[in-house]
Amino acid sequence: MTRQILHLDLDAFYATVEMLLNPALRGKPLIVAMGDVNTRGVVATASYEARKFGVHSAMGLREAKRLCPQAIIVPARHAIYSEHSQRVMNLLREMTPLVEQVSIDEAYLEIEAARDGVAAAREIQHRIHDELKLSCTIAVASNKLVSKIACNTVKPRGLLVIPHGDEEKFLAPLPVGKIPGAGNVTRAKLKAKWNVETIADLARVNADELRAQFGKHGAYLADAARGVDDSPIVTDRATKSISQENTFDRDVRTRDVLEKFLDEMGAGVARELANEELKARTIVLKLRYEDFTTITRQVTLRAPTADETIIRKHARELLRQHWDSQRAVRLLGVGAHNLVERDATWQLELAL
Ligand code: TTP
Ligand code: MG
Repeated sequence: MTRQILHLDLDAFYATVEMLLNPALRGKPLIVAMGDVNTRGVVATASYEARKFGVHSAMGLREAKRLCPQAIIVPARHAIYSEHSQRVMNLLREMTPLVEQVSIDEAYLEIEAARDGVAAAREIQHRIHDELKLSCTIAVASNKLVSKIACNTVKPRGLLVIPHGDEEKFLAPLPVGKIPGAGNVTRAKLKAKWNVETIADLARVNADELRAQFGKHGAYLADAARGVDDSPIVTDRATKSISQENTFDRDVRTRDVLEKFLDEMGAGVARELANEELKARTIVLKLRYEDFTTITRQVTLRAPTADETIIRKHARELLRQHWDSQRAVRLLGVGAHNLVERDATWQLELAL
């Protein structure tokens, strides 16, 4: 099954927000400075008007001013950018629950096979422009790696589609440094040993030799050179968890009492999962003994669940296996981790 992965990156993000808040800055060379607006600071980002002069992120302000003396310099206001970032991410989550935010202005989305991924990308660009007054670049491809690399080649306000089957052809002429993770050291070795400059050059190197030279990273590079990547979208929900716990008024030594509480908390966790339309792959038991030592033990299920009976059963089983019944319990908890969307069966197939 071909996936539709979108990589979205906002254009000149901090600078665009500053222009949004102060329209007099629009169309001007603008530098958002970090640390200090005087010479000791660095460029957080620059508007595209300032980039024409060679100004770029992480450059010292002294040099930036030399390159573009007419640039307007404003100090970075992080709280404001993160508010705007959140609005963007919320808009994206209205399009699909499968959103992976990777930085303040960057996210991957997966559009399910039944929908048109390119139309979704267009709609997102329009909405971000009309509703949030920001601009972004989006690439659509069959995997995260290719969509990320593609996005960077069409900034700003770009939309690029790499059809499935064209991945390797698209990557071939690009410098090998465009592959995320192909940093200076890797590139220097690739150049010295195999005279690699472009991604096509890398694709010509034997995959076993790459593995011998770089280990796991070599295997990644061999795949990347061919545009192969099957890493899943990792949503915030996947890292989130739902749990309930209870500290007892008096430490508990009786299994019956512990089981009764477990059942109740298990039901509560099941209810919360249902409310949020989630299922859990992992059930966690938390135990704190009277001396405050705490253990967590977990079981991973073959199929994700939100079923109260199943959650209780596993919680009881964990208690049976791991509770040292010689010791009184001060706190007991049940958690649901490794959460997935209840209805996203197509996502489960990918992750398995
Ligand atoms: P980027 O997406 O790398 O840059 P950008 O959005 O300004 O420009 P574009 O994507 O169009 O090339 O980073 C997002 C924000 O993160 C950027 O606006 C400012 C901040 N940032 C820094 O503070 N320091 C840095 O070195 C970089 C690269 C970014
Ligand atoms: Mg950006």
